[in-house]
Amino acid sequence: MKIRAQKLIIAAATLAAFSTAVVNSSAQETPPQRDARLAWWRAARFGMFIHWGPVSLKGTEIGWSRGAQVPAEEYDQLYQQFNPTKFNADEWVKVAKDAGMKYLVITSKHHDGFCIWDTKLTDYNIMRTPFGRDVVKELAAACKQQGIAFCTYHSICDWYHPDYPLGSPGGKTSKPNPNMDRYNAYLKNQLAELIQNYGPLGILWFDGEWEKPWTHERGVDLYKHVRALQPSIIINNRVGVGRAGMDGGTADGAFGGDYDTPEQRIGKFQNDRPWESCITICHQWAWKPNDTMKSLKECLQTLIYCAGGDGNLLFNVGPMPTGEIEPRQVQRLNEMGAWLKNYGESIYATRGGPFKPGKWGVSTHQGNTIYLHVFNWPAEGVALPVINKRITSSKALTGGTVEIKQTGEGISLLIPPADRQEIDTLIELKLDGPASEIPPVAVGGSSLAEGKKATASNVFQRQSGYAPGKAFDGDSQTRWATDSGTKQAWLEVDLGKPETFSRVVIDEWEGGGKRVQSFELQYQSGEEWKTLFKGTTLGPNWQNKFDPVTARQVRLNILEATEGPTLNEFELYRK
Ligand code: FHN
Repeated sequence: MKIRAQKLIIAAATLAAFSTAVVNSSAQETPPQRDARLAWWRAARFGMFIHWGPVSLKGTEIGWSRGAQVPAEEYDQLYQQFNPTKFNADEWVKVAKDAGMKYLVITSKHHDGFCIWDTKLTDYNIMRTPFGRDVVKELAAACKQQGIAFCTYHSICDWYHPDYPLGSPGGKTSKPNPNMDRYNAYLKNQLAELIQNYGPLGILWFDGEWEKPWTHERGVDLYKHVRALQPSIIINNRVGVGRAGMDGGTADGAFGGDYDTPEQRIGKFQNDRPWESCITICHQWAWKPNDTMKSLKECLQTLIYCAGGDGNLLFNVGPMPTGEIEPRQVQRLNEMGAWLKNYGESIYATRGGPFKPGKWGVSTHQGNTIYLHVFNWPAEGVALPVINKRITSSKALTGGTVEIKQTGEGISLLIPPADRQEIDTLIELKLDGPASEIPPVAVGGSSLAEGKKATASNVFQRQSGYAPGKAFDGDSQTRWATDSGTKQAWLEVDLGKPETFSRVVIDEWEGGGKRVQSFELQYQSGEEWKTLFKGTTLGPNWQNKFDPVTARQVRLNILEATEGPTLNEFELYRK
């Protein structure tokens, strides 16, 4: 496919001149100016991510299936058959809007190098398909018309482009005659096209920065280039090489653009640096027939957990090769929108906290109001820690009456079981002052085992990310996991001193289904392990009560499992 060179040299030259000027402008931005630039996006909290291209004809993963499930030669010819005649930008944007989303991010170019707009810099683009319409142009116009911020995802790595050093599958091969500097200019020129022809853009969502050819220097230069083209634009941390893996944070001291990007997980509570989790409504980013779709409960709680952690959710759909978003996905998004129509005040333009996310739920706040989003109700009600503001009134926005007591010990919260909601019991608290003046505080999981020393018979690929301690960190977003194929295992905790407990909660990772088939809970008495009780399956938030026991070492002995057992949390309670 012919890439046009001569224009590049001219453009590269002007850009170089242009970029020096830029150094100064972004450098001068003060933290308040930066906050003002990001304000609309932080208030928006919820956006639509769209992964789409000719690959949808195969139903395999965009970019990654090239040279893997789909031979590269075949993959690169798919655009010849790509004719999504049912594509209607107004309908897509309406789906986003009705879902309560405030911005939309479309893959202008993914790792496979295909460009979904009328670019003058390569013929490997949408105008050369039977479809022959500029998808970016139509989506940008529809977003403008419906008041949704239009944004583009753009891959830095390009396994198709001859000048980009690495190729498919997955960047694992090398190109014969690469020219990274020329590719870099191509990248910058295409971004100029997108911003100048379809801008202003809300966000430039970079990705594919993890491969060797990309450097810190190129990242800083690209950031300045894009901000020079459009000073108001927001750029994620995948512009540089500072991203710390799928957790999406930015390594200390590294250049991280404007915000962090946890992927396929909910970010941790973080209110000193913006973040946005990108998560799929199904499993795959691009369309896949009969892909597993998340329940409404999981979809909504994912959004609410993000807001409670002081972050955004960029929720992904993969449209079909016909040009339609799958009807069941449209319906699910609509259901999310219905909830936000009623309770959006507790999400939009709020900040996370002051009560940090946990199994109990999350909180958000705005002005003198705190919104409590209760997901799980301990028998005795929710116990919240002391805060430096007085609650002047409370109301159950999802219905029923809330009984609330605020003492020097903390706040207790109770609602009759009949008024508890499956997805989110939403309670509004009015305070005698700004909630932002309350230091964020963890809601004591008050598990006797939280943060205690843990060991296990097996750890998934000996990875610290799946260490036994992950089941005792009070964070249901992390988990202890074992090697695939593990049929028996044990997980042990040392409470540090003899503790008396009579209730256990074991939260098996939902994503893996009920793997544990038979287990026993044991405690050490002298030299021997005594079995407290035997059980069969677990699942999310399994719990059991028993006569009080006093012990220091406690373990879950898994006698039989269908696949490597993995637990989010293992908790022990006095009562
Ligand atoms: O490889 C991509 C993947 O296809 C998808 O685009 C996600 C979205 O954030 N990012 C990369 C994986 O980290």
